[in-house]
Amino acid sequence: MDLKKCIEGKLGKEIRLADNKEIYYALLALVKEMCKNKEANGGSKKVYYISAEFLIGKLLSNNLINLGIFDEVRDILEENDKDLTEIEEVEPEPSLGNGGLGRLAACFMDSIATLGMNGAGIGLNYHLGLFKQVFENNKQKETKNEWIEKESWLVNTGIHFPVQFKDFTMNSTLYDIDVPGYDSGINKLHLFDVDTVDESLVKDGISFDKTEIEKNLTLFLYPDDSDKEGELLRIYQQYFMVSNGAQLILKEMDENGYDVRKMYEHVVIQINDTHPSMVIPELIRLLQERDINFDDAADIVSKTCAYTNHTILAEALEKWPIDYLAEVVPHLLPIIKKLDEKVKAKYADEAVAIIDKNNRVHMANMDIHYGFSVNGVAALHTDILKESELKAFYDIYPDKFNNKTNGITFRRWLMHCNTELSEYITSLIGPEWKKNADELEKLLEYKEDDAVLEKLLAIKTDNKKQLKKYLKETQNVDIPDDSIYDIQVKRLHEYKRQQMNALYLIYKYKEIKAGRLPKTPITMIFGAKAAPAYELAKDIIHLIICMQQLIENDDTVNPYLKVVMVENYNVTKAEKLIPACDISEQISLASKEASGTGNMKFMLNGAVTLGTMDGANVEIHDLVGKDNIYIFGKSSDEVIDLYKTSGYSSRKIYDEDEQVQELVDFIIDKKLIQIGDPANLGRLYKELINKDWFMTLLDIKEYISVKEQIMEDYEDRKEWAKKMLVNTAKAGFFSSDRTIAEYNKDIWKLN
Ligand code: 26Q
Repeated sequence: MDLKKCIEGKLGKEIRLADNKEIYYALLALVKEMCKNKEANGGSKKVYYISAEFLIGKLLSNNLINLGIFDEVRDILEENDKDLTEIEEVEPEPSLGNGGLGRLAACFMDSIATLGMNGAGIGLNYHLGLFKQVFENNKQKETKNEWIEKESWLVNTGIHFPVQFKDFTMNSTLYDIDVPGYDSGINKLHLFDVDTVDESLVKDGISFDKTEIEKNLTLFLYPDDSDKEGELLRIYQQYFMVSNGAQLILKEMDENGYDVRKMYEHVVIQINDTHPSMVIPELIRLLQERDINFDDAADIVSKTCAYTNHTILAEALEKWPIDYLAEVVPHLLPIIKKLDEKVKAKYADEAVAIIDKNNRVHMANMDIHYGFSVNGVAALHTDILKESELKAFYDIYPDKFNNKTNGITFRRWLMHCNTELSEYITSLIGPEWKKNADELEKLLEYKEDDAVLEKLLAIKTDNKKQLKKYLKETQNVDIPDDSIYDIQVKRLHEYKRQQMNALYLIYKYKEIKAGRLPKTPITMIFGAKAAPAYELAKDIIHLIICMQQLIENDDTVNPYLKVVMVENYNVTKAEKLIPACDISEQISLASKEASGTGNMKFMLNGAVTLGTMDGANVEIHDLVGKDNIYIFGKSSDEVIDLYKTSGYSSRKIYDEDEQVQELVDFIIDKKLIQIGDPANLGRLYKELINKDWFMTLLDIKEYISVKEQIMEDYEDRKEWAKKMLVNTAKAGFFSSDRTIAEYNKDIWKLN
């Protein structure tokens, strides 16, 4: 195929004469056409990964890589004075997810297709997705994020299903996005939508009338919300997703001539957290409509569905009041009640009931009883599920429980985002690592090779220069490329403890003020969206931006310390930040971060982790060894014990430790109050002293001392480069290809 001719054919003119926008749309059309002509992955059993979120990121470059034409396209464009990186800027980023769970689903789509598995994603096509974050008066403001253009990756399939709610029925329209595997066949991401969505419903910021279901059903990826209307909308969305998904699955079964009584021989449904859990009663309902009795239907569905748990935070475990379900999907209630009765007939323990004493439906409990597999997402997380959070279930169903440590796709998180490192690795060990990530271990042979170590440092510097340029262009901030890049990017949540990093910032600021200067300047980069209703998370963002300003305007400090709060952190920004990072901040309170996946992306790109023994950090530690990671903080056992015994008092630490007191007090120092909002800073200050539910003050001193050590160790460039090399070399385990192969071997059993 003559690619240049194809592109120019789509353009209707020479590449040289086209602008970046025109080239983007030509490439979009070309990729869609190539996907259409490629073979679909097949097989007699199919996995449906059903998820409320698919945080897929921009698709152009990734699809070019997976179709094997990235280099050629880049070269053709270059020969015609065009730059693919600039063309990428034209593409809007779909905002179909919040964070970790949604990004994981996207990595899994890539790996399922790459491994040639018969699989599809099922989700919703949110028109405005997750909000766009802008900073105004040093605070987060939410605005709408329009990402769907006339020409996009979405393909209208013309497939529709009716979905029945209490008082009305809504018709869906199915849009597909092609998922080409790397050097493999094509799968589909199925996104359901409604034609009646009305974007003009959105008023100021992201507020809209939550009761107009026909106009708002797929308008937003609904953020955590505590009001009743918001929760009802969430239930509408969830049921719409699962009912469509179930109807699609049955339609495909029929088309293949499969017997629905043997569904589990042809279908496995992976339920991504509890957001799609209603697929269980919905499928039972649809099987009953096909004259299968309740017990048989429940049995068939139980052999088909598998559940993944992504969190142990109590507030994230969905429990819907039964009255809410009655308002939206009354036809599921008799089924849910029968499922609950069967459970109650066998088990007296309240902890395992589906419907509790307060008439709330515990979605996870339904999944565990009526699914055949329950998995956590990192070794420690699964152990905590078995030993404490879901212990009552583990006692009943020990065989259902299994661990699947998360992974990331190396196509996006190395080959695409860090082409220089990727190409250098290939020049050292050959290209096999792209298909078999364990091959990266071959890099260890170069651990004592000075030329290799120097090259790794040089690539890191190049990436820092690129990030510096990007931040100058997008946010008009200047950061020195010869400083240490210390990065914490992830959703904002108290358990992730951005506030602890902010206290370090205060510590460093004070040190510099006192004349104790760092040997190498430090650039601290943050990126985080806070849920719109999460006040304290917003206060923490406010504190960080205020610190950024304070330092920026202080010429005695800013030559040594810079702070950047990156606006609207998303997949695209992650791809620019991660390759430039020296220190990867993974500092959650032990036991709270189920896995983390950013930690894996940073490691792969040669950053050194500064973290607690939490989530997948534990496995990173075990792989790289203690010399190549910096660990601090109380263990998960100690933390769990503190919760059990109510043994933690931040007030006590604050009162007894002068250094901690000084740091916390600075939050309401007049220097900061002058810049910021006393109400926000005051609330955060009080919270840290009086509650501090995620135990910031417990670990702060050890955090500071280990962070000082990591800065010190950075000075020995050669030893540091060895750590970088080991981190990349040992990252193979975290390829999502490995994760997906394990899902298949233990759970899906596709043939
Ligand atoms: C629930 C009810 C109502 C509204 C929203 C929600 C809701 C939405 C999103 C609850 C949870 C989420 C997202 C959870 C999540 O992203 N968990 C992360 O999953 C990653 C992939 O397994 C892990 O790496 C992270 O540790 C985990 O925090």
